[in-house]
Amino acid sequence: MASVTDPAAPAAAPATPPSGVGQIAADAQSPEMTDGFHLVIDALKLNGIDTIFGLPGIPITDLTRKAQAAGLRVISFRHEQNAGYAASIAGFMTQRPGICLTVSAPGFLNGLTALANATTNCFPMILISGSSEREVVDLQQGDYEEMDQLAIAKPLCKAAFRVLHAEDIGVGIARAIRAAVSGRPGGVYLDLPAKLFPQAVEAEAGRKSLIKVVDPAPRQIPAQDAVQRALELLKGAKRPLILLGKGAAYAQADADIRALVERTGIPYLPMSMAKGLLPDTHEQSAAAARSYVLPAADVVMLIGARLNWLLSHGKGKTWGGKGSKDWGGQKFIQVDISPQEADSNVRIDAPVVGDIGSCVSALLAGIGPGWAKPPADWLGAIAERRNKNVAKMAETLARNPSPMNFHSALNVVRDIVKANPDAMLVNEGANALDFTRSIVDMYKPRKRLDVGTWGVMGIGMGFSVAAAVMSGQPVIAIEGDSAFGFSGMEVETICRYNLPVCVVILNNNGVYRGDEVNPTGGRDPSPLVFVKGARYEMLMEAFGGVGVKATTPAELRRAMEDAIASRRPTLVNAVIDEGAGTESGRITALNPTAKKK
Ligand code: FYN
Ligand code: ADP
Repeated sequence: MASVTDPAAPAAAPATPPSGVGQIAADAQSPEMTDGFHLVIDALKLNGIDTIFGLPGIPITDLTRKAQAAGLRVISFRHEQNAGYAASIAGFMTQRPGICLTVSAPGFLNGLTALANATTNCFPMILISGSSEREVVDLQQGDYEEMDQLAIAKPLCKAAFRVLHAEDIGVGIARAIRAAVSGRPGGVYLDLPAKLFPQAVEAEAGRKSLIKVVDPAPRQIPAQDAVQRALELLKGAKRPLILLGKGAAYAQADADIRALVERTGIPYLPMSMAKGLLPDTHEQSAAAARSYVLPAADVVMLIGARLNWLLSHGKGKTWGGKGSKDWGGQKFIQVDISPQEADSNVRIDAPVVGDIGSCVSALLAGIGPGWAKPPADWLGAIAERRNKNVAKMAETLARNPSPMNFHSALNVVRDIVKANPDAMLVNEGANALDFTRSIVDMYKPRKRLDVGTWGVMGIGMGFSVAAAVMSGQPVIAIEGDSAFGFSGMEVETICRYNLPVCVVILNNNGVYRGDEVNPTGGRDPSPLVFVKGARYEMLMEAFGGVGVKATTPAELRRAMEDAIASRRPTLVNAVIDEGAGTESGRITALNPTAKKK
């Protein structure tokens, strides 16, 4: 590595400070010194960051070592993408930027997917990556892991910064924190070239250069006239609906959001990661009548949810429009921190711009005590659909087919989550995702972590590690067998840190399902299937965890109960019917298929 032998880099600094924390001790003659390594660590600590997710290597190996010595929790992964996902979801859970630390070029690129995903999902995260020598990189002279990382990161995140001098580390980290958590949260890239770390600075000057960020995510109070406009619209509604998105979950304004829903009496629909903001069993939940309420509602208040593909862009048949792009006639109120979000897809009649906590409390204040509940015929019609759907679902869940299917397996998961409402639920897959979302009720906010805005596969084990580390609660990861494959090696990480994670693989031998065949009759399997009868549970056993193969709901229940009680890393290979599942789950329409047979 060029920078280690760089004559410009001060060589005097001892590798480890005597205390293991902060500055490098002075001898009798010279002043107390510090260096780039310690300033990065001190700046993070000063700002309340206590955990780093990453993967050591050139040039950040010693940073991970020193961070641990300084009392930070350093969770080391097997692949940077998983560390990145972990950091991003830690940001969602805590409102503090999750930190992911990677090595240069390839490590950086591995982490970049997670950074882009964080930005897309509005999760605050900082990807800190080591990088190679600027002079060599910029002249494209073929440095070790040469790459202009800053330029590559820029379009994929909210902000990107590079620090060249140790005395600027405090500013760099302060700017990264502010950019990640203020306004609409998102991903931030911080480029730290190898040369920066050993740069020596007088300790006193170093201390003074650090910034403790004051009020990193300032409240943004909505304009009173915007609040009034929204309330007027809501007041005149005959069939109002509230849509809660993961922004509402992120905001940690749980009590006020619940009060708003309950005091207005308006039915609400939670987006996937907003499930549990109010318990899914709440009588005002319209989740089980989704396809009825979206087209039938006349005024819809979005709170921390975007009218993107997950909501069919606010138009088309889902919303009662005649054609696939026609407006359904709804009026929209949108509560969001981003002033640019309104009108992104359809007209927003009443944008309320501000942080959700402030907006919801302003709406509550405007509602006052005499607010009339929505018309009884609207509530009655929703209740009728909901009860019908819930009864139908109960019937399906009560069946006990052999082999198991998604429903009979998830019926068990539903009970386990009900009995352990504080447990974190991680969920990915296609059918494994869709069925879990509608079958497994959530009871508390920010407990359900899933594939989010991109429908990304691979978040499973990274999210599980972070969920366990940040919450201390047991984690249940419901994984499609295909989805699990993207991050499966992290079961070693789960075992290494002895995390209370119970992974349940709904194993139907393939992508979507496992019964496809090669139409040519050739030797290769279909691109959509995996090894039949794979023993995923042995992966967990390989690293000292508990592996269980479950072929019946009773076996699955026992394994999950044991895992929760023991808090031991557990992987349950829940073998289900290989014919169970549909292509792309509930989003089949997005998957073009060739017309010609
Ligand atoms: C929901 N439903 C229920 C319940 N909850 N029935 C009974 N009981 C309960 N508790 C009903 C609900 O009314 C719907 O039926 C149906 O179950 C599905 O509800 P869901 O999941 O809320 O709605 P839907 O239509 O699937 O939502 C659309 C979506 C969602 C796009 C928001 O599919 C989604 O979040 N998808 C993410 C997909 C993804 O990212 N996949 C990863 C890539 S997979 P009806 O009302 O009868 O419609 C790569 O291939
Ligand atoms: P979902 O996928 O659940 O519908 P989205 O990710 O589409 O949710 O939307 C989240 C929205 O919440 C984004 O538009 C974002 O700007 C907004 N948001 C995030 N945090 C806050 C906050 N603290 N206050 C207000 N809006 C927020």
